[in-house]
Amino acid sequence: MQRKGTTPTTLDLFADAAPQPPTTERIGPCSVVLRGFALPLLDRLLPALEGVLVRAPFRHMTTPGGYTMSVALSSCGDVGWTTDRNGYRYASIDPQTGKPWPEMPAVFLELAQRAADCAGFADFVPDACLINRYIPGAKLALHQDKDELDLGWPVVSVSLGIPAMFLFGGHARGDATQRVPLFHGDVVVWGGEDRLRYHGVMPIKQADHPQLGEQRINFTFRKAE
Ligand code: MD6
Ligand code: FE
Repeated sequence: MQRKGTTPTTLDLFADAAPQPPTTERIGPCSVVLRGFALPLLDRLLPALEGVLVRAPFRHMTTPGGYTMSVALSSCGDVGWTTDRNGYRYASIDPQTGKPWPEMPAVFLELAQRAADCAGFADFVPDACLINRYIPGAKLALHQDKDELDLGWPVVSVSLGIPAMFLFGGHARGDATQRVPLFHGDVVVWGGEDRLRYHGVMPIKQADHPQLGEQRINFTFRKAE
């Protein structure tokens, strides 16, 4: 409550806000942002990520339309997501190294399962983790994630490093989009009726993260096969 004749304090301004668990934001009927959810696992996540990247370095892939993606990609798990002039697909062999993709580190799996659980998707066992690296200026055009066999499973998306403005649209490419800022440690889980919604990432703004420098790393976990 604001006292008469006084300037409202921060406490006053938030006093009437609807009670909400402070770290969960709903962005769709079956989609949530879990703020800071990955932070407690960071000490294990970052070394595990480095281990994966030694064996499957980031690379810029070509889209079926012939464009080189501004986002650099890698993968780990039973299958990795790739794109080239022949189309998008999941494959068990990394086309760049000719070897299987690195195994999914236990801490990755743990994070994905815990986040999915929190969002109401029990027993999620992802077999693919796509790793995206954005440097300032990189962006991801609106798209649907639909290369997975069973769309009943959600996608779990982890953001690390500098912030991004995530665009969350509807079921048609031209539908209005909501803008969702994503920060270091945030995890987005979406599935159910939201699973095929269009989404993308706006061009990343110049920034520097104390641990990761001038980049944003995103993991997306899926059950592809
Ligand atoms: C990104 N993410 O945040 C790109 N897809 O860098 C995605 O394309 C995405 O975050 C499906 C579900 C969640 C996502
Ligand atoms: Fe996506």
